[in-house]
Amino acid sequence: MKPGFSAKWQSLQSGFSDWLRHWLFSTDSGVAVLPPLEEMMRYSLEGGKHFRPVLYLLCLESLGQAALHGRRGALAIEAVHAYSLIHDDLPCMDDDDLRRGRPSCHAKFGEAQAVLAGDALLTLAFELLGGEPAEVAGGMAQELARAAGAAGMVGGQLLDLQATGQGGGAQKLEEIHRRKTGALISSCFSLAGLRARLPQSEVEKLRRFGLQLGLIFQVQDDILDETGDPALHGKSPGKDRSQGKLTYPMLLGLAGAREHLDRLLSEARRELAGLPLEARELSLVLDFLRERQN
Ligand code: GRG
Repeated sequence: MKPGFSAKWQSLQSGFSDWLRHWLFSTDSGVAVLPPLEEMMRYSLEGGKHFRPVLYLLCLESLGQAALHGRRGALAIEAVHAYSLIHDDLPCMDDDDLRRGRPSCHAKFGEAQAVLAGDALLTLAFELLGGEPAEVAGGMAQELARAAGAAGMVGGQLLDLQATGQGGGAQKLEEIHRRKTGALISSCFSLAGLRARLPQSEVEKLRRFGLQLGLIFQVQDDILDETGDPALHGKSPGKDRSQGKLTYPMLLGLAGAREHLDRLLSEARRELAGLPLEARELSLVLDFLRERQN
């Protein structure tokens, strides 16, 4: 079963969409925004799977916290993700006019506007975390900043740019993926642990498991770039290969990349038992990651 079809996943997803639509820019949230930026920010926040915020909410519920308490953290994580996609699509980066099967942010609103929409989303994330209870806000902001910043996603993007056309081995590729995609997905777990006030040792276990899950997500993304149906994947197909990107199919071939994915999935299934989380829902998430087409 895919998480999209698990009743719990679906209800968290629809709760999240509701906060996004009605709460985020309301006076109740305290977030003020200029109308032209709001349109671009909404365009980029809506339309995705909302995989990361729902994962965060799932962990939080599993740790005995009401999903409503996760509203700020979930929106903060998705805001960072949305910013990263806007900047990733820019002409100076991946140069992609298509995202989620529709014009990417710069293709629709213009390049300078898209840079600013990305900046606004990144800063929004920390404004939201500033409204978390005082005893957890600082730790959560630090955790998200580390995942998104120079040692995490931005660092991974730079390594990826440097490796493009240069080749490299499995170790290099894993380092890129861990930082570029893994760190933010990992933060969905560690942020839930911090919000639930778990001890550091438990937060660390969650962080490690999240990193493994992030790696699995990206290996499947590499495979989908080669084999995915563009109508479902919503991105320009074969882009990574045409740009000379270092990917698992390039390194191991398609069959080898699928075997690697299955190995990572088996390891993750074994690790599930040692986590302070409900294993059944997470096991469905692993099924989804293997089968996803978008
Ligand atoms: C600071 C100039 C500047 C750029 C930053 C950090 C960065 C650019 C880009 C990172 C890009 C990135 C996160 C790439 C890989 C992530 C990935 C697999 C994205 C797709 O995620 P999904 O499938 O997307 O969850 P949806 O559409 O569902 O939200």
